[in-house]
Amino acid sequence: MGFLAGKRALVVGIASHRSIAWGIAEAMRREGAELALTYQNERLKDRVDEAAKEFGSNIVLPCDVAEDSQIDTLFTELGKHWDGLDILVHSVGFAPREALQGGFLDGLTRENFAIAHDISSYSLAALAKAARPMMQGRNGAILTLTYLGAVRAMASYNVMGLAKASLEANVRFLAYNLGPEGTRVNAISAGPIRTLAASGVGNFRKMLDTVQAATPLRRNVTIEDVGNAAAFLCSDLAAGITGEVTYVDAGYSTVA
Ligand code: 0WD
Repeated sequence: MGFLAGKRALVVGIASHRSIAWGIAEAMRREGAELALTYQNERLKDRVDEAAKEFGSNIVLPCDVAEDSQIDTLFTELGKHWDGLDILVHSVGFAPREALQGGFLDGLTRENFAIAHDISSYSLAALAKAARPMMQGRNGAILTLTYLGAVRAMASYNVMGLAKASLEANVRFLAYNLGPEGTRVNAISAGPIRTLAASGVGNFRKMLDTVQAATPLRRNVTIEDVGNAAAFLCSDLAAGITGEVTYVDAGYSTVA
């Protein structure tokens, strides 16, 4: 029996079979969790349906996290299938492409800043708030995905770095708020992985090569690496861990 047997997990953020959320869903399923999946829009629905088939899930619901009404509807609909929720995975991030090219100030506008923070950070708290009634008192876990650009300045990541810094603070405040009712909140800071979202970051190929050459493990991480760590962090094996950012980056952040 897997270490997530009996757990019900909602995974938000599958956009393709390359998505980090795909790797997370796969690992959670393998460890015995029952899954519900969401898709951002009709364009992505087929791919999420494919994921649902692969992971034996019959709950596939729409949710664009930019829309309050869609977040509310998501949990109303989920409540028709499940009477409680143990795991919430938030694997969503976005900034307008022009903000991720060139220097930090080149693509910076008030609007790009607001969008990056809204989709990449606010949405975690919004989903946590909406999920709260279903998660209370179940020793549940919430997990999000962050990146090293939250704590280090670097080329191209630009306003996403600020949004990820906000996201990491969000994890600590949520953990503090929800801890008394038994819900843990953590983040995984993943090394670079080629996904749809990553294709928007300028010079991504160079980033992968630089990381591979410098990491202690001399390789980049995979969605399987991140998925396995995510399954652990959302399981009762990690019952003493909350408010943390765990690096799954082949050790890159530990070397100069
Ligand atoms: O190197 C990487 N790929 C890393 C990604 C390193 C470290 C962290 N991350 C983070 C990302 O910032 C993000 O928070 O991991 C998370 C997942 O990203 P991913 O797996 O790299 O990217 P992808 O497969 O594209 O999934 C992100 C998805 C979106 O895909 P697109 O390509 O359409 O932007 O986030 C979803 C969407 O499916 N998404 C939304 N979902 C609901 N509502 C929204 C939205 N408004 N916007 C984006």
